[in-house]
Amino acid sequence: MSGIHGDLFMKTFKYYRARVPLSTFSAVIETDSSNFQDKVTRVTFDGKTHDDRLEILGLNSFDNWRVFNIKEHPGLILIRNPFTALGQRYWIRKCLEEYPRKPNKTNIDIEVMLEDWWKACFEGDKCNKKLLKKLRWTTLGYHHNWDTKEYSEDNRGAFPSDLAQLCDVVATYLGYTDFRAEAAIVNYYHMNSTLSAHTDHSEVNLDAPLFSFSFGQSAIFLIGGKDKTTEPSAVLLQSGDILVMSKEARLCYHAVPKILSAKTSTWNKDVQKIYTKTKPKFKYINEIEHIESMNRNYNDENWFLFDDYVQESRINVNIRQVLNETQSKLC
Ligand SMILES: O=C(O)CCC(=O)C(=O)O
Repeated sequence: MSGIHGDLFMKTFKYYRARVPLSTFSAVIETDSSNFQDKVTRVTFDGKTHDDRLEILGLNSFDNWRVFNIKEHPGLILIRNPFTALGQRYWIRKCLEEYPRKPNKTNIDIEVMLEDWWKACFEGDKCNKKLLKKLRWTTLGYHHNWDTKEYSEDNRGAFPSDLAQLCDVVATYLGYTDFRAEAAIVNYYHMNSTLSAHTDHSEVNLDAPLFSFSFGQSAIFLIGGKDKTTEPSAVLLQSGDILVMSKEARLCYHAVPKILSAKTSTWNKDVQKIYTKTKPKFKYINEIEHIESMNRNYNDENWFLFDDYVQESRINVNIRQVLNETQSKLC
């Protein structure tokens, strides 16, 4: 890094990563707080008022969503309160119990090929805490190759249909009617984890937005400019938030320097079952099975295992479209 501004991104990253008292986080944008009215704009979308899939995907009705633009970062959108408590539980459980299963890839594969990481953690009399903490990422759909930073056809798995539908609801609401969820990285953070500054540019399609879902503990998210000389803004991400990186923000440097304890466990607050009538409406989801698996998280005796995990960790699901609209595969 050269020039008079140097690596301002790194400087800010180090500031937040250091174990400084919480009072020094006063610049972290909390979109709901009146202290940040000069930094954020609350926006409403007039287009779509309802989507039949909301309830079964664990989402609140659109009029309960609070949508904000971060003024200094055009294209960066934060949606607060899109998920019901049961919905948060459903997606937390998917990220732990299902997504790390084979044939999906995880960071643990280089050490040992585990068919089912979650099950392996609970084999025997007590939980294997070391193994539980070892999972840092899992990839779905087109698997991101961390060395080459490229996607390829022979490194592609099925993309979970309910997760694709979840993205479609959010994308359509924001006016992106052609978005296709094709690759996901699920990140697992513990209280001392960080994610260093990077841009996401491996996708062929860099115009499609990137959708990022946060669950469990909170995080300070930094977003800067197209290089690291721009001083980044710090935004608080909390459980259930959806961050959308679109337009200019899509290719900006970003990072997670700090995980913070959540003020409340919103996934445990006012949890209610869903009772949607099972009139088949969706091509890709078996609704009866889906509703059962959603409601399992209401009072299932094993739910506490997932709760214990997110009481000490944060999960982030990051979803991208890889191909251009006219492509059905990579050339
Ligand atoms: O955890 C987050 O909020 C960001 C994750 C991220 O930037 C990534 O996976 O590329």
